[in-house]
Amino acid sequence: MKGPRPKVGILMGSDSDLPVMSETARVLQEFGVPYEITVASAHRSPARVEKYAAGAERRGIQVLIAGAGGAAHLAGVLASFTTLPVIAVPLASSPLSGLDALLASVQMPPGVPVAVTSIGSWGARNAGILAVQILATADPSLKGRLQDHRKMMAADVERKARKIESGWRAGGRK
Ligand code: RP5
Repeated sequence: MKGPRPKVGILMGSDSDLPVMSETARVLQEFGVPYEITVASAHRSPARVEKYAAGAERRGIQVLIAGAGGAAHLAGVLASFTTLPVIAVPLASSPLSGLDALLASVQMPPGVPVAVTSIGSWGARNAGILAVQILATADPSLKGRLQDHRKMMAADVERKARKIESGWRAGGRK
């Protein structure tokens, strides 16, 4: 059975990136955003990256997310083949713990931008949320879900604050 057309494309440099990039997929699922996920490497399979990027818009994809480690160039190469917005997630798969991927992704020269998140699973989650925010500019119901998500986070902080404050008082600390 065919599901709804994916609106977000998640690309990873390797299947070894899946444990982290599945965090992006989880966020999109939570917001009810249809997505697709696959592997394409800018250096091991550049032709596959080009083919994927060239066909993405035609398939209804509106935002691309690229997770890669090492001297990561997946997001930049992807962005060179499309005018869709591209979000890079630098992954900590190299001995440099993702700093190399962060710098490679973030220092795009003018003309072909990519948005870059924090390294690793925080970034993978934020890439999903940022993609939802981009889609929500033209989707009021998605915007509502984002507002609910913000309210939930604020309520969670309130709950934690009350718990810490009451424990502090009970312990007799000033
Ligand atoms: C990058 O090299 C991938 O994105 C991955 O993070 C890293 C290692 O890939 P594998 O050697 O595990 O396939 O291209």
